[in-house]
Amino acid sequence: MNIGILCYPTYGGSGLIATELGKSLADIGHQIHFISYNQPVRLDTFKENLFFHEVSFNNYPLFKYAPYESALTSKIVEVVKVYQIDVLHVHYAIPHAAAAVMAKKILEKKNIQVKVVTTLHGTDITLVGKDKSFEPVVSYSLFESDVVTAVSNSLKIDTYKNFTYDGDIKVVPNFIDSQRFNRKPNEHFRKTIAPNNEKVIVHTSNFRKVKRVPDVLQIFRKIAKHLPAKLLFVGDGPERNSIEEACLACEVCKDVTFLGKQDAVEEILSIADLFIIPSQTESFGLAALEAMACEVPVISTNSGGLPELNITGVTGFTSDVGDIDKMANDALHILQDEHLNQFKSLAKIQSLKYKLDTILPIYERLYDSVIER
Ligand code: GMT
Repeated sequence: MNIGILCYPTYGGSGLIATELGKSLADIGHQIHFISYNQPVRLDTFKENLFFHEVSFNNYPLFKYAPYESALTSKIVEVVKVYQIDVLHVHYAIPHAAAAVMAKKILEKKNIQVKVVTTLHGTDITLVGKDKSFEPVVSYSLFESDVVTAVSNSLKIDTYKNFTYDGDIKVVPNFIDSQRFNRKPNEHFRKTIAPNNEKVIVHTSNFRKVKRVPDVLQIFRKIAKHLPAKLLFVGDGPERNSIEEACLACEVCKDVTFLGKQDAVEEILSIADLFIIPSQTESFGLAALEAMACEVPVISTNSGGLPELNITGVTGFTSDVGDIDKMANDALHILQDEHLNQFKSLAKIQSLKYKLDTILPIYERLYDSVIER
């Protein structure tokens, strides 16, 4: 099949999922065309059947807001025509779904058929998309898509709650490359971070408000009162500076390290004993899945799709948003030597449900089914 993939090119989970999916589809022989405003960060290999088309346009002084959606639509029309794209797989509804639907309508006028598969990822539904400045456009784009998927059951329910769309939504969860996300012991690295065999706790995110990163620091302070531990923050984003400042002002400062954006997250997760993800809302929690695949138990909230992934009492624990006392107590329970290994191995087992080899054929069958219609 000739497949167009629309996504954000950044470190966010939707862009990573879209890129890994496209690369894997190319590996099994499909022709893949990424369309975005930059080359996606994980699109780092050359393959003769893997293409990237950059959306760019000349700005004009009249425009207070650059009309990206129009430029994106025109680029989609061009790529579909030139490369005979069968299906467009759109990741994150805003503005990708509307642009794909508009391109489909333009192409219909030229007797060119292209199908649209829209995958909802999270804040396109739970935060940004439901705002009245976007809701009618998102609802219409869902109606006009040939297939709509969501990354968790919770996101599917939120979509019906927040939008007028009442068509089918298929749940296709995030996935993991289990070759890459595997615990690879590195004693040298572990000793550098935790020279006295302290427990290693990790948080990775894009440091947006929705991630509630200050809660991670508060939970860690409570844990550190009871056992020697180190905290690694991985990633970057708008909240990072204020958390670094808060950290400087507290007693655990010497035990906390900010590593910034990292490509080889699996190496950091491989020395971790616990992962904390205290998000306000999280449709799936790809970062938690990556941790579990590296045998790291998870302390998370029970919001969104997190309880579908993190089974409380088994792979970690879930708590109400903001309940940092419970999260710290649960963390201390997991970190007891007599419990830790069992949580680690059950986290790994749970992660195996989300292997790329399982999810890839589901998407392939979806594309097949829309093309045949
Ligand atoms: O919604 C976001 O904050 C961004 C989005 C992204 O582009 O990274 O993340 C969402 O999609 C991921 C991949 O499907 C999910 O694993 C994340 O849970 C989800 N984030 C939220 O719901 C906050």
